[in-house]
Amino acid sequence: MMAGDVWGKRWSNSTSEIARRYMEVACRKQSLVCLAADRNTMAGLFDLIESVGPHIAALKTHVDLVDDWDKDSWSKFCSAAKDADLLIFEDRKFADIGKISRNQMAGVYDIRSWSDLVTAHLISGPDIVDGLQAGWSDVGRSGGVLLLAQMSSRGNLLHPNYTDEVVANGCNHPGVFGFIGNGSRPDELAELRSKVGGEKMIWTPGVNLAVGDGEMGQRYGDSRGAVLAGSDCIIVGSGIHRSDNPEKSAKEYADAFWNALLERET
Ligand code: 5BU
Repeated sequence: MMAGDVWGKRWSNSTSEIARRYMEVACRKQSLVCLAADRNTMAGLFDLIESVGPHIAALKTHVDLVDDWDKDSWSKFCSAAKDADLLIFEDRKFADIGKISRNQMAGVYDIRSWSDLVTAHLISGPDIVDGLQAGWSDVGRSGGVLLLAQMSSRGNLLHPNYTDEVVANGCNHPGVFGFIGNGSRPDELAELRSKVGGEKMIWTPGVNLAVGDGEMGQRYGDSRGAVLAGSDCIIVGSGIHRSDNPEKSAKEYADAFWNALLERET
């Protein structure tokens, strides 16, 4: 299936090389699943990628929650992700001023050297996006920033006016790959999509085939609803990595979202 046929406007309007890469990977895998690989051992992470790699399009990491992290194992893990045709997305939620964010892309974890995408809050102002882009440039790479326009957790402080400002700022910045929207509330998401327009990506956590409340204030919504409301990628964590059969679950999520995308008027 050709990316242009499936993605419609999102494909034809996109000027981002990484966004196009994602749309192509999603077509090859017939999957809009980004796995939130929230396991805290390297062995657990390797197992996960081996069993679910074929059914997911991107891999979301929290590099700082791994108990036995070391540079060498992490670099092997990233190679395994690349071999599995996955974009690597570090959900670091950067929030500092531009120059510090640039330096935080380096440091022990050296996120700039292996991530294709990172998340950032826009609370400190738009220079954070330039800082993160400079981080990738410092090692001769490029990447995309996902700005947090909404969150999935209850009681979060990203109120509608804040969301609007994030969108207005981010839509015009070539370094912004897209936005994080709240996958648990399709109505909020549809509103976000109408503000974002057809070009930028919206990726959504807070989705689980078991809809309802998750742990510690996480909220879960229905996957089909999120895709129809305009989400381009569904971030699923425990629905897959805590399942008795992660491979089977990943395939179920992949099929559900893919069919919803084919149904959607892009
Ligand atoms: P879950 O197990 O599917 O609930 O995992 C959700 C993941 O998405 C987890 O890694 C969070 O850090 C991440 N997340 C989220 O849940 N909600 C948000 O608004 C953002 C990220 Br941004």
